[in-house]
This record gives sequence, C-alpha cells and structure tokens, in this order.
Amino acid sequence: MSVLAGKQIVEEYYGTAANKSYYLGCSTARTILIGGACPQVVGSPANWQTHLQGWSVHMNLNTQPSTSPHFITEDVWNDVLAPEVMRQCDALDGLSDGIIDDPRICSFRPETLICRAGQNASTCLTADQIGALRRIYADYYEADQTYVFGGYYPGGETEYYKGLVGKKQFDIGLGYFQFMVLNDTNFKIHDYNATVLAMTDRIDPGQSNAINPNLTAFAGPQHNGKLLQYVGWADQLISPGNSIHYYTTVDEFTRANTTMDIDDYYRLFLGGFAANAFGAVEQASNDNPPLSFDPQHNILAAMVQWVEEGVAPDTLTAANYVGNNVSNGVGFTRPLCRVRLFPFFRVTRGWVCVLMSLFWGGQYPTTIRYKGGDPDSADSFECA
Ligand SMILES: [Ca+2]
Repeated sequence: MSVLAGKQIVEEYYGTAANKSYYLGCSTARTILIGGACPQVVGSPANWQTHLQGWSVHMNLNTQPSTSPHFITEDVWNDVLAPEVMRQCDALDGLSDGIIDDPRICSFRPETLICRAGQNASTCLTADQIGALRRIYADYYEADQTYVFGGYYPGGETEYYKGLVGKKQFDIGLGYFQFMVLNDTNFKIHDYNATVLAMTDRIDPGQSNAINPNLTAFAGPQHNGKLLQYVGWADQLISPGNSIHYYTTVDEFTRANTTMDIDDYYRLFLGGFAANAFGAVEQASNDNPPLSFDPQHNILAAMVQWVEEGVAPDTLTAANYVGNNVSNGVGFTRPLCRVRLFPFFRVTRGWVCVLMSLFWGGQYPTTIRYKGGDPDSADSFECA
C-alpha cells in the first residue's frame, strides 16, 4: 500500500509517473525479496527468519538464566572482555583504534581470562563462562551437523550484552516460537531444541524465509536486477555470518549452474565498527543521514548509478557520528569493503583469505587495512 501511495505522490508532485522503482530497507523491518521486481538495497537483512529466531534463542540459552554460572554480567562484558578482545586483535588491521576492521582474522582466545587462584571474580572468567563464550563466538550447528546461523564476531563486546546475551530474554525470539510457531504461551526458551527448529523450518510462518540461492530470474538478462547488501561486523541482533552465508550460497549456485558472475548483480559490503542496521550509508535506519548523497557516501545513490549508468560500487564510505548522534558531528569515516570470493577457494574466514589476497595482489579486495595518516579519515584505509 505504501508503494502505491508513494507512486501516486510522485506522480502528483512531478506531473509524471515514476519510471524506476528501488527498494531500501534493513534488519527485521525488511528482508531480501527473492524474485523481487526492483533493485534492492538491504542492510543486515533478517532473510532467514526461522534460523534467525532459533539462533536468538540459542544465544539466549548460552547465558540464561542470569542466575546460572555461565551468565556474564554487563560489567564483565565491558570492563574485562572488551579490553581483552582489543588487546588480542585490535592491531591486526594495522591500527590500534578500538575497532577490529575485519574480525575474520581475529582468533579470540577467552581462556586468557580464566580466574587464577585468589583473583577477584569481577576481573576474570570461570570455565563455565569461557565455555559460553566459545559457543557465542562460534557458528551455530545443530546436533545433526546442520548449519543454523553464524555467531558473534570479536569486536562488538560493548553491544552484545544489549543484544542476545544480556540479563533479559530476547522478546522477539521467544514470542516468535510462542505465537508464530507453536501457539503455546507456556513455551519457554529452555524448551527450544532441534525438533522445534526442524518443525519451524517446515512451517516457515508467513513464508518469510528468503534463502533461495537461485537469483537468476531476478538477475538474468531478462530482468537485470541488482542487489546491494551491507552489514556491520559488530551486529548484536543478526550475525553478519548470515549475510556471508547467503552470499556464498548464491555465488556457489551461480558458478555451478550459470555463466553469470555474482559480481555483476550482487555485492556485499562489510563494516568493522557497525552494529545492527547502522545508518551512516543510507537514510532508512537510525535516522542518521549519509555525509552526502553522492554514490560514494549514499548506498541508494550507488544503486541508482549501478542501474542507470552501469557503474557498480567498489567501496562505500560510511560515517560514524559521535555518540551515534548527528548533532555531535562526525567522529570518523571509514570505507566499507565488499566481499569478493576467490575464484577457486571458498573459505571466507581466517588467515587463508588474507594470504590469498596477498597472492592475488589485491585483485579481489576482501578486507580493510590501515595505510597511514589520519585514523578518522576513510582516505587512510584501503580495501586490500
Ligand atoms: Ca584496529
């Protein structure tokens, strides 16, 4: 209905009908429209609802109830975990700035924080808590080895307590199973298991999953559709691993079944500092405007340029406002680098990717690196 109303307003204002339509949205408010009619810009998409909600409960269970020995307090997340993650991984991108630009190269080891004899418990972790952290930072597989969802990535520790591993249970996940799957208000998160997940996949309430890797009808020559996707590594509500997983499955399908190149119709951008649905490269979320409305700074303009001029975006420049508040001014700018899978090697996590990137001389930009200069300026970084 809003689309129809919008088109009517455009026609009345300009005196002529719109000749192009674009789709822009983020997080649970929007998802990828498989077979959608118009070019799509999606941020942190909740495109795999059944597994996203199962994962949110799984993450809750890693630390719930808050009276259990594996619960981790907000103070420990902020004052113990966050500094240790930065100590281990901040400098790997070439700059110690409190941001892990690409956590795929961070192999965080929480066991360095285990309490020694006599140590104050507020400054360290128990073995139960370390076990919880290993599950929180890992991809989630069910007992039958089914991949369910990605995990948290090191670098967003000050956000994660406010996400799925805090004191309070995550209402959306619990409500999804109570009201949309089971019609049972007595369901508790501790009732969740692989059987519930399998049933949820069979039902797919509202048929909201958008995980078909076959985008040929959308992207093929008959339709020529484009998809731009962006996600923050520090996403506290939807693992960025979900975006990488979907991109990888589309790439795999494309290679196996077509002569198309995913780069011609689907590009995925990642930012190190960003939590869920960050708004600094578009204006649909967080109410934060882009620095300007040119294609480099505004992802919708980048999409328009791709569709109407045939110029595909290679990098984007995101802005971070001080305290996430525009009135405070810009804190820093940083490039978002696009994922580019290697032609014959499909690993997207770990050092192998970096080594392959060096081998290919940067032909397939995949990670962000500090070149030198003003650390608050995007110009001081490169996608390498
Ligand atoms: Ca850094």
